[in-house]
Amino acid sequence: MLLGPLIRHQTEDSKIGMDVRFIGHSAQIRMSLTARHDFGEWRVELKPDEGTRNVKRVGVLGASGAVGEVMVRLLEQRAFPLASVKFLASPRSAGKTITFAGEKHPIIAVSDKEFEGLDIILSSTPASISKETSPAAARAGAVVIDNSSAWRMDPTVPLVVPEVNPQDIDWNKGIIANPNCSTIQMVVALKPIHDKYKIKRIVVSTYQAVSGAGQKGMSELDAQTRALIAGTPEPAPSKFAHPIAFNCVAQIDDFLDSGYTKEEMKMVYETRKIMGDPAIQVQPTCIRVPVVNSHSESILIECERPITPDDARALWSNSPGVCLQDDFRNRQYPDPRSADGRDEVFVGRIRQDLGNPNAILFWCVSDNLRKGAALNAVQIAETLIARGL
Ligand code: 2RA
Repeated sequence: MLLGPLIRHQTEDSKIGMDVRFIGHSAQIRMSLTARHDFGEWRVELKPDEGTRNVKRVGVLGASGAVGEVMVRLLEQRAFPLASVKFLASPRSAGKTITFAGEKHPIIAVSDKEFEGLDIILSSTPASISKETSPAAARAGAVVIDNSSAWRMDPTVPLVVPEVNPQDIDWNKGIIANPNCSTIQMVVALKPIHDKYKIKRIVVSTYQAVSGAGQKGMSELDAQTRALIAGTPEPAPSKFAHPIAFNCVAQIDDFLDSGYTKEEMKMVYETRKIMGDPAIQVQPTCIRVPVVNSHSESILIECERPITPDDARALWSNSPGVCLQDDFRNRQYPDPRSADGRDEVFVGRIRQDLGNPNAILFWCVSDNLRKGAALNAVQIAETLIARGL
């Protein structure tokens, strides 16, 4: 409990009762405890302090996973307006604890009754779990911000990147989908260009970190790398189709009959939905690389009218969420190790297409666990609150 000092003391009609109010706060939480003495009986109520605007009771579902852990740290770091916070996970993780704002909190096994009384749920579960839990949480009155693929292409569910389509939050019916990591960083970079030059076609190749496959993906890279260096037997691939250490794997998620993977088609469909442009063409190739965290993308965009690298630089130097690192003479360009732990989408290596004045190429890097997942979800929640929803 984060109650602070007694700072106000009210006495109403002494014949009827007495209110004693304690107001406590930390960087994250500001609460009031009202104890009312009413005809010989004490009633105690703990609620967000009246002086605190629009604080929310937040649940983090999947709190012990790779993305869930980052969500928890972001709620701490960003002084999110919390009235309370509850950590939920599968029964397997229940009983463990999470340290939040200096205090240990239990991880509670998820069940429908645990959603009651929550305003916002940041959810990072497999899609099969989200199909059950997200509607149940919405029925209980919460807005679920779901990081799985379960709802992204549902036409009744907004798919949101706050720098691109914050207005879509307004028509949510209790579930808001968080896009796939490889899509999020790309659309943050594309939005200002699309608004001014109208992008017709995107050719993108991704270089995706193993953290996109969760803790098990990171452990697989670690174990295989150590074994190869030590000259001991290399653990067999399990999360990835082939060994990932000192290698690249040209498959993320399952193949479709077309020969594209599901990860690649997410980039096609999600980009169209977020940008609100069903005509935009996306040609993706998604590759897993032996990088621990932060996805990189090589992107070519073809616009309706001429665009130069300087035009793009002018827009990106002043675009929300974008950080320009583009000075090749001084070897300045983004890289995944430098982007690790950062919030921005980094853009550099901006070049003119060698044959097409309407097209440019660039290199785009972002922390896939932060902007590609947890941070985007927390920003959706912040935008929801800012829009008074
Ligand atoms: C990956 N895009 O990198 C996935 C995670 N959402 O595997």
